[in-house]
Amino acid sequence: MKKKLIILALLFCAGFIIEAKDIEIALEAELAQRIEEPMKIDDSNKGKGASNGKFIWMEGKPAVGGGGKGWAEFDIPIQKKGKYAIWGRVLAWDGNSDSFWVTWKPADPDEDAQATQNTKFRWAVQQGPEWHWDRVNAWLDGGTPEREWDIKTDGETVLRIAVREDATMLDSLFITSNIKAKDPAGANVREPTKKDREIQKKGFGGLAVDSNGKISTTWSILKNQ
Ligand SMILES: [Ca+2]
Ligand SMILES: [Ca+2]
Repeated sequence: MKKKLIILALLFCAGFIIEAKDIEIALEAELAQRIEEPMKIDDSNKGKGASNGKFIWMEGKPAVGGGGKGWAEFDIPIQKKGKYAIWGRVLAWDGNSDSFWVTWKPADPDEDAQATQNTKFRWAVQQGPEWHWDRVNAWLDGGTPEREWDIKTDGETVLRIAVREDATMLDSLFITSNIKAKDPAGANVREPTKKDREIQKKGFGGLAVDSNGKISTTWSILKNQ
């Protein structure tokens, strides 16, 4: 009898895990809470495929070096501890316009990757002359493993996308708890909706805090309001 109960409990748990939905957060690059020049918002992309008609970049010409200055920071409320992956909707003309620095605090240390040049935080952006999705990786001196972040806080996090090479373009971001997916379709990536943009504009300010001072409203609850 006991054995049967244990098996039933296991089956229930397995079902629950399979049923559990991924946490998904869609962000517009141009709605970053803070942007430091020369990273800037470019609104010239109307009709050319950028979500919301805008993207961010340090402006530059193809096939020319330069960069290393400016960044965008996103205040992202994460209410569920766990591992996360980040996808970026990008456009990268060539080998001189295909990288960023990416740090996400507090999973990553408070480190200025533009100053330290720490390859753990270097993202080798997949090249392509059209907008496409690329998962943020670590461009180490050997290999480019996909990155994942172990978020141990249920609250405020800050993601910084910093310029490494000028002319690398970022349209939007998609954060997901599905860290296994290797391609955009498998990760269910999507561009931000109007609703996503409304939530993003609120930032941490859009979150409800309970009597213990803990954030009690989740992104998905906000989304469904
Ligand atoms: Ca460049
Ligand atoms: Ca955009």
